[in-house]
Amino acid sequence: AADRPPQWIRIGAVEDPFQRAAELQRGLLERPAHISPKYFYDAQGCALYSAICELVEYYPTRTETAIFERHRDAIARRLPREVQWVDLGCGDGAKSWPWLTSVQARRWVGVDISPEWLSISFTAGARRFPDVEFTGVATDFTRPLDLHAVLEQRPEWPRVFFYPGSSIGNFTPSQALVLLRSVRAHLGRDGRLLIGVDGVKDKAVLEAAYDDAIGVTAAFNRNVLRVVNRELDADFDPRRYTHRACFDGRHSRIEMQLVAQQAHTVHLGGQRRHFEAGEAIVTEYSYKYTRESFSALLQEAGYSHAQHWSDERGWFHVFVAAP
Ligand code: AVI
Repeated sequence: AADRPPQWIRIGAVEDPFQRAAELQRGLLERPAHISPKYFYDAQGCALYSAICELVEYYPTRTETAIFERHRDAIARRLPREVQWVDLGCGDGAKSWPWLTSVQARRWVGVDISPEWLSISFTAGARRFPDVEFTGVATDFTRPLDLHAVLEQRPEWPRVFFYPGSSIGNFTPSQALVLLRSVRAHLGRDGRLLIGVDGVKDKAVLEAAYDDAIGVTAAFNRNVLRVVNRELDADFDPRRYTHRACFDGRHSRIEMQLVAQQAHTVHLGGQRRHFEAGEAIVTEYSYKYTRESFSALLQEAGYSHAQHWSDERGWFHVFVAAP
């Protein structure tokens, strides 16, 4: 790869501030008010999310890592070799690195909404794997995913899409279906999807994971109001909001909210919005799946078959799905 310098590609209006501001404003003026979880991840939000992943209560990261470590060879046997490894929402990229060796990756394609994360992962990866070609794609994949042109630059290498961390859970099942279908359309005949999905479990365990004792998740949640203030020229006071995380068994999801402690009015990019005491802003859903419910979703998205791995408690699921 030494003769091919790392490339940067931007697809779509990743950073169109007007579009972002309009979307934020619309959500906050609706009833109930809502903010898309993608706004969590400014520099501060990314740092808080990294801290969440280390929390005693937040089991998903370490459970998934343990599954990967324990079953890496078996999982890798289900994947093609000499691949283009497409890391969706790559963050710092660290979860990818052991796999690049396992599948003799020829190319790493990191996809993330955050150019800051891309630059971190990209630099770290290119230093560590001098023989692998590195491509960073800045795009918002809550919008339709189109990586065809990027991947067709290397038609000889099969594709593995890697989507760990149960990030799929932050989409509603119907949005998840759209993304899974679109990934499938990128796989060609020999490609595979390697995905991590958080499982349904005891309500108390789930709620503790999203409302930890030292308040890191609460800080992560409240930080989104600072993002809104910056992007929308708004005047939320995060101290006026309480963090709430409840498991809704009917929808099989954690719902995170910010609850106004007193009635007050907020200025939102030229508009005013009154919040009653106790009124909630929905900031995130985190859907939880059983082995069966996620297998059914994969099937509905058109995947022909999938292998499954889990931990002893069955808390977290890893799938390799074939188109
Ligand atoms: C990124 N995502 C998978 C996390 C989750 O568990 O839904 C985000 C998160 N929200 C609160 N804690 C972690």
